[in-house]
Amino acid sequence: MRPAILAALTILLALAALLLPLPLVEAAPTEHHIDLDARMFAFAPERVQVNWGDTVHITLRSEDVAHGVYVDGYGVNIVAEPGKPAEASFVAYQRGKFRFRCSVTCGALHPFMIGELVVGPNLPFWRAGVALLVVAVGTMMTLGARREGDRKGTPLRDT
Ligand SMILES: [Cu+2]
Repeated sequence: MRPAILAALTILLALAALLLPLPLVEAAPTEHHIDLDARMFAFAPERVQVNWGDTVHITLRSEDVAHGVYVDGYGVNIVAEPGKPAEASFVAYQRGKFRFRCSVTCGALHPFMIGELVVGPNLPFWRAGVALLVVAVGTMMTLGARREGDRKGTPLRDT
């Protein structure tokens, strides 16, 4: 294939990866019941993964002292004392990664008591990755085609 055609194909594919309206099929919203256990100084699970539009029900249980959970970007804040679970529900209406952190000063390492809420799919990230791959492969193929052209002694004409 001629280098110009390869280059044009590369650009087209990269643009497609960035701009095509995906996902063509989005998973139907579901409900998640998350049992979040808190103890000094960690949450279990540390990472909660849901999809955009899902309803999330969190039950926070503390195993030692009073802990809270505050979800960045969602404004959810609940506090659980040992033996007294707390609940909150919210709809994951924003995509991306959000920290959740303990909202009760519970000890020396309290500031490090954090977890992560992932509301996916994280399309911009995947799009950028695919576009990068397409550009990389396309560039290599284009350069390869050019070198082949050099070897044959043919002029480097684009049309
Ligand atoms: Cu805590």
